[in-house]
Amino acid sequence: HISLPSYSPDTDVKSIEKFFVHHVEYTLARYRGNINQMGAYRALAMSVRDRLIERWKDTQLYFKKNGVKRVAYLSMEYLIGRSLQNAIVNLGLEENFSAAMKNLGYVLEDLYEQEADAGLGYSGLGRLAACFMDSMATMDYPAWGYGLRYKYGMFYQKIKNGCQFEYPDYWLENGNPWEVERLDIMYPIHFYGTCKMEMVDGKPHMAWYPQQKILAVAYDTPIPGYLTYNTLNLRLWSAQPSKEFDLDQFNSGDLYSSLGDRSHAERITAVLYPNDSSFEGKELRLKQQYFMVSATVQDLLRRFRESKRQLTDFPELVCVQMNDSHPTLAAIELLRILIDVEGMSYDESYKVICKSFSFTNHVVARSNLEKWSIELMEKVLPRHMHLIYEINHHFLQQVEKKWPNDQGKLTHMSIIEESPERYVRMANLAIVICHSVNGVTEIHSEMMRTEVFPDFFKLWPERFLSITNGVTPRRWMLEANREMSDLITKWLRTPSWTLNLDLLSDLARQSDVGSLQKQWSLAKHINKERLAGYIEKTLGLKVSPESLFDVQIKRVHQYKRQLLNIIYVIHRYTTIKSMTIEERRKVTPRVVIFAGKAAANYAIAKSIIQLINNVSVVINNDKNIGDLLKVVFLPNYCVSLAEIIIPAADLSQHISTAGTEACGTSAMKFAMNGSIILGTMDGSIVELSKEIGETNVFTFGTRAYDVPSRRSAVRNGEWGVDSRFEAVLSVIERGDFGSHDFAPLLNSLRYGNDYYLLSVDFPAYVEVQDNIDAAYKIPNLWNKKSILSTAGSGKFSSDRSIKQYANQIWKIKPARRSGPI
Ligand code: 26M
Repeated sequence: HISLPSYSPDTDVKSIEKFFVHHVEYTLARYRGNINQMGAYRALAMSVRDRLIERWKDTQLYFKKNGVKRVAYLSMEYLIGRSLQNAIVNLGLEENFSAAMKNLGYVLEDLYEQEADAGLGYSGLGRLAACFMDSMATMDYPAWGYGLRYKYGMFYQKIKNGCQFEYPDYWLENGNPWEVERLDIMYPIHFYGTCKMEMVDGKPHMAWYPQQKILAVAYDTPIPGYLTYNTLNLRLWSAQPSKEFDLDQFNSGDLYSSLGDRSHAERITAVLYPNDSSFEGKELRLKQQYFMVSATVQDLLRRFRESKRQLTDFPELVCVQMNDSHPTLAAIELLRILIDVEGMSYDESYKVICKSFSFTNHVVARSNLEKWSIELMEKVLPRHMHLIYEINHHFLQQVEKKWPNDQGKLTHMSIIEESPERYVRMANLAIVICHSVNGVTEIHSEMMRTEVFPDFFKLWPERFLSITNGVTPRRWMLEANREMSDLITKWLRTPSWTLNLDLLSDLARQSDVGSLQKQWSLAKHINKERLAGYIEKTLGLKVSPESLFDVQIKRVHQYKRQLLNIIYVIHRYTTIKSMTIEERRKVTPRVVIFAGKAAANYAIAKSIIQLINNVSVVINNDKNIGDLLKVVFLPNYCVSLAEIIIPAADLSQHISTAGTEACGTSAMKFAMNGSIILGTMDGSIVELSKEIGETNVFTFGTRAYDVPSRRSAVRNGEWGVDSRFEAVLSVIERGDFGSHDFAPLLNSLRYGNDYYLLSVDFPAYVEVQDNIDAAYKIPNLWNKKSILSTAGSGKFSSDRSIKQYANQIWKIKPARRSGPI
């Protein structure tokens, strides 16, 4: 199934023009001749949306009529990026739309650029949710996505004098044509208050008297599958004050304070917390999480009731996948409703949630596991806290039975952490109440079994699964890299690789063919020219597309070791400077490209950004170096920027300390786009190097199993530091890269503090960089590796991940609606 049957008469060029003009005149209320690029984008997006809405309504009806089992995907984040091109490509209509826009005097690609990114996520976990929605829709799975409609997404990053500044990202400024506000779908969400034991029908019954009530309003976004009529729904909740609440205030005559409460309620979905990986226990965040899951659970129950089946059958029709432990309260909320509202017994209710819920863990370091202070939880959600105690009580009895008199086991496994302060451990809670928990790569899942949750694994080995993440080849290849996609279709003699990415492996057979290699490197070159144009436009810096484009783009974090990269760049710079003219001729010219945001309160990460920028100023202005080395930091890394950078990369770096990155999904996107991988044996790189072939990727550094012993050697001053590494630290210290105070950064690498082992891995890193330079000099060899990177990346389609979730955890089947009614 590769071309879409033309069931809709509304998708030919003339109809597209007609609908576009209609929206200009009636939705925007403007004249045809008086429309700017933004207006044209909006009119176009509206006409695409109309096509999606038809399919989406039909799909929802089809699922309902057929009574199929469905999955609800719960995530606090969806890092979607732009939607216009995605929608048009998934409809299979890019040619028609391009022609229609041309007839009206517009360039389709220019209109794509008008759209603001929907950045409702920090990074990997949020982007994963977006890729999964695309795959679930494409493979016709009956699924819903649920999340929050933040008014402000991930902050906008500006760099001034090398320093990161954060600005609010008001992504809704020009409206959001992709959403439908559903004022008919609204649920009350309660907070605070007290619980009382009461007698109901002669039985004791816990009642919750909440103190605050806020409404959750649904905003629906259609998610089109690729070349299928099926269109899923992503339902994002937005907070609104409840009317009753307002009325009380009006009656007391205090109009203005009631307006104040209005904005107080809206604050719940105002901003995405600009933090990642390090957990922060803020009250507003807890309220956001509960707000999302309570609205979602109410919505699931409302729909389930339409089936007229008993609540004990809930797991036969609905399963819930939680993206990390953030939505775990969904299970507690369902338990509460079943017991307190529906009058079911605890045991029966508990069985229902256990059978329905499953959870994906994205955390590696135990210290990053989510935990909430009991004091806060008791204040905000007193009834839920009771239920958590009850769950823990039953659970600890099971532990006691399995390991009698083992206080250590009880202390480690308890859902409640007792000292030094009292916390609810959300991951423990999630493992206890779910029937399945999975890691996101093989190495990560193995660490979960042996290091993060070893006791839980001993108790319930069957609950622990491994499902390697994936990314959607539609956005990351077909849309972002047209040049290469066309080539692949030509050489595979079929376009169907976009739906069956395993077909890419056939490229391996042809990787030595001269004409393929030539066309392949030409495609790469075109993408590099486009990126060079973007760099010149944004930074005013000229870079040569003949150079090796060496890219590291991801959140800035110590464990991801951008610092190791820039230290090597400094080493490379000083080495080149000390060379004779003769020696310089042999140097491979490189453009080292960085992009990434640091959490606003993460001082060391911010000073890494500062250092990269300061180094770039010195090197890029050094006439003595010219094109041999350039350093670029592109501001405001986001999905749409990744779509420009990734197709243009010759080399991409994934160099986290082994055992610290759960997965790292960007490496998959780079490999698909023919970028060669430079990485450590961590997260996704372990599996990528197996698929692509060890000799075709460049790996280096301490292996995960050696990390603890090397760490202690470093801590005890027993590790001899490489003199080249130390030399770089001293030139930074000397002020060669600006007067900024880099002392805290340098101290994080010295005096036994080098927790992420930069100094330990540096010599191996230098060596592997030399091998890369040598390989780049032999185009046949390099192009072959590049083709093999793409050929070996078939496994990393999110279609494969989703099939595994569907078969192993959700037990759901595709339900394809073949066309309109
Ligand atoms: C939690 C509580 C309060 C505020 C924020 C958070 C929080 C939000 C996001 C914590 C962590 C968050 O994201 C973590 C994340 O993105 N993890 C990444 O997930 C990817 C997909 O599985 C993996 O590829 C990455 O290795 C992993 O770091």
